[in-house]
Amino acid sequence: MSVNVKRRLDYQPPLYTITNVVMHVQLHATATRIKTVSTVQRVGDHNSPLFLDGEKMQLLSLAVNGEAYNLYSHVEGGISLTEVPDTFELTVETEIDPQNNKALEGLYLSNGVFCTQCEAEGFRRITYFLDRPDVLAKYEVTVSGDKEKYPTLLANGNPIAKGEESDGTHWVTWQDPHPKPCYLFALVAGDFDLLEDSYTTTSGRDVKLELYVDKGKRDKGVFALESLKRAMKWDEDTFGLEYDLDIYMIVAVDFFNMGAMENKGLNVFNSKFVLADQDSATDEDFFNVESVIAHEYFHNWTGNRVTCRDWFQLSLKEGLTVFRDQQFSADMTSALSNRIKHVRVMREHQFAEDASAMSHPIRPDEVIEMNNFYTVTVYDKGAEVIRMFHTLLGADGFRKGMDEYFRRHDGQAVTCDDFVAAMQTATERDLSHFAKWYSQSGTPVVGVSRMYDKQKRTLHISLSQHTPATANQQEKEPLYIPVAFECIDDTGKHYPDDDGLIKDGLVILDKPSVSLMFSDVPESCLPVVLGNFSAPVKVDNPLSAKELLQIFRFADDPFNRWDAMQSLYDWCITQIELDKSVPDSVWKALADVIAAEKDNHELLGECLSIPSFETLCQTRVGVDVAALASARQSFCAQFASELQSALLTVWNGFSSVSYTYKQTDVNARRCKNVALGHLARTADGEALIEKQFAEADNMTDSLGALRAAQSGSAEVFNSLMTAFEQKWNHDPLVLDKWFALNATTEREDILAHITMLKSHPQFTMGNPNRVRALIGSFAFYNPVGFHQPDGSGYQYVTDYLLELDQHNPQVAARIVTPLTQWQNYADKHQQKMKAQLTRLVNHEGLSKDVFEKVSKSLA
Ligand code: 0A1
Ligand code: ZN
Repeated sequence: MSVNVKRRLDYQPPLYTITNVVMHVQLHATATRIKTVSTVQRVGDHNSPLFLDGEKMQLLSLAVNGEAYNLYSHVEGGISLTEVPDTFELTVETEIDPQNNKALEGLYLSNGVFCTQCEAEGFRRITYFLDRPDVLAKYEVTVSGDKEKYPTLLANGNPIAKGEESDGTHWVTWQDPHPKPCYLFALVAGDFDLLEDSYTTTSGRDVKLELYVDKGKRDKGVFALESLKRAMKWDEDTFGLEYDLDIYMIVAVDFFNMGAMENKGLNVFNSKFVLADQDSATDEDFFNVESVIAHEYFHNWTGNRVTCRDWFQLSLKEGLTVFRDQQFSADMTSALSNRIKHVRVMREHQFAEDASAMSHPIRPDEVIEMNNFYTVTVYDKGAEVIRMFHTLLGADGFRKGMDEYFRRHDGQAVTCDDFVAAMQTATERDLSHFAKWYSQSGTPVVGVSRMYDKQKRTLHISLSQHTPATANQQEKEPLYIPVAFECIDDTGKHYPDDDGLIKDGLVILDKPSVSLMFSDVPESCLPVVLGNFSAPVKVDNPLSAKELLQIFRFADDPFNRWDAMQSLYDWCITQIELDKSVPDSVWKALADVIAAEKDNHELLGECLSIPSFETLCQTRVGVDVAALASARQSFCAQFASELQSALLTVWNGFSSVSYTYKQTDVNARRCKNVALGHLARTADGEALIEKQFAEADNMTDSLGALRAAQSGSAEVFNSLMTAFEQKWNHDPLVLDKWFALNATTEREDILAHITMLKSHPQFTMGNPNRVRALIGSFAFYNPVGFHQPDGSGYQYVTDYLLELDQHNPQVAARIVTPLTQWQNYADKHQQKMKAQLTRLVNHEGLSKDVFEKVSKSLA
């Protein structure tokens, strides 16, 4: 396969630019016509041809300054025009087939709704254009279509004219006053229910808020609209950023490759992140709706007003916007549970990515298919890097830096270096060493060692760092790592170090190692590091079970307390793997923990959660899946039996008031459901699960019961699943939860079971949500089923991906991820995983999306 690798350092500014675009889009299911009039300008003094990106469409006509133009040729990926004037009007007419666009990039028609997805490179499937983020133009777009089928016609900006024709069509013209790159272009047409609201900004601009949802789903949009207003207010209060148009529209669609898209003034959302009510959405769904709504809204400044110069800079907008949405969510809900959520994503997914052949820095250097770089590294590790700026500069310093960033770059397409420079100037800090986080990939390991001198009563602690080589980079340099640090004895007393290297609770580890001395301290003193997960690193701090419990009791930082429990569980599971038993003292201590924290539902809920299989993989090498899964299982079983009465008290502790989505109730429900998950493994489990399922007045508790039932008897699980399916058969978003539960259940005949589910009337390969729920959940979250010793799980997923890839390469490339992360598993798994990867890479007609990931993983 011939592939075109793009490199960050090859960036060239555009040879031509486009300043103005006037488009007419005549919608038709299979033959939509687009007439685009662009004002093109040569940049600089050169005679190079004008290359326009274009794919998968028919070129109907081309004119320069109104005259038909034939000095052009079709070249790979577009057309090339020679001898064009310095400034001119280019008219391009194209035709496309939205109904048969199953890749869901560009303009597509699904469920009777026309919608666009142009990031990263979808606009080139609509018209021939300079499809790159550093070409910013003003757009005026007229959309016309059948009035009955598509009563709503939307595009970016403000509506300025509309009309009707005698043939049953109507049209609306939209004008967006803000210059934008074409990846922020959007168009939607369909028949929706509309929720309307308004918001007045601090400086007095009245903004119309419009939320479009499928007919009959109006009530499920209320929470999203309220979330939007909270996000608008928060961004004004926190960053002084106001909205800049008179109208803000959000459309929920059922067919969408990702979560949502921040198109200027017209966000398009996967309906999963808009629709929510107490019956059909869990607490987690409500949380996600609010956070995705905020994320897209925050992009209006971090992404749209200041955009990326090229796609290698993606983390400029994504890392920063994820950090902003995380801060918002923490303020709206609670800091601790949010932080734990982020860390779980890092440990379960980002660390795995960074240890695989797809490892890349948050600002990648080489890309084949840009869509493959919307990754946990660019997004979540990117957000961790922004968070470290915040930690190092403080909230005020960070705000100063942001103000400077907007002062310098509003209206521009810039780089990550520009962001760092603004932060640096505004705060007068030298951030050059810190900036290595942008270019170095891999997960650093921070080692902690201690030496206590009994005679002198001194403690010497050494912090060291080491980043293992990654597939893309052999040599690693020391990074600038802020390590939150506490030194605690067994009475809870905290100690400062002799030399004052701990400042504001942080030690800066900016060399291979740093030493700390503590004088006149007791032997029980412990180093407690990485409070609040102060850097995206792994920690190697050998601590005994007793010491971990000491940290749990006395650390100031609640994240450290939670993390100590996670390490304790990890330690216990290791004992089981080594055929040793978990000491009684641990069970006794755990019972004390539950008793002591019984009213702190937030912490208790998190502390009762056993690390996931995926997280455990990251603290081990050469994982034998069945062995690790069974060690984890037997720890969970023992946990339930040893702590049964304490867990029962927790489950009973939350008196069932009627449902509200408020934080105290969310915490209590979580606690209760985690407890039920454990109790499912005891003799009383069945009765409790059935009771909770029968009495639940909300989806969180129904699903909590089902999840618990997954680890209890198959009979109860199956009967509750049947009842659930009958109740929710009409609602695909709810059914996705049911598909996912099916796919993650451990059963002998799991592959046959999935095959049966593929022919469920609600399942379709064309809808990414269904595919992710069934096939994605299986590949990512059913370790025992996916990693079957005979390789049949790998083969099953591969067969499916080969078919899916023909329609939707983007989604196929995402689901192939677990297969590409073979490095962490035992040799017997590796061989069989690689056999399927080889099958994929040799497949004729494989998309470049899947090819990039698979070929890298085999290299
Ligand atoms: N920018 C969006 C995510 C997004 C990216 C790519 C897409 O299609 C390839 C769609 C959406 C966000 O961060 O929310
Ligand atoms: Zn984003």
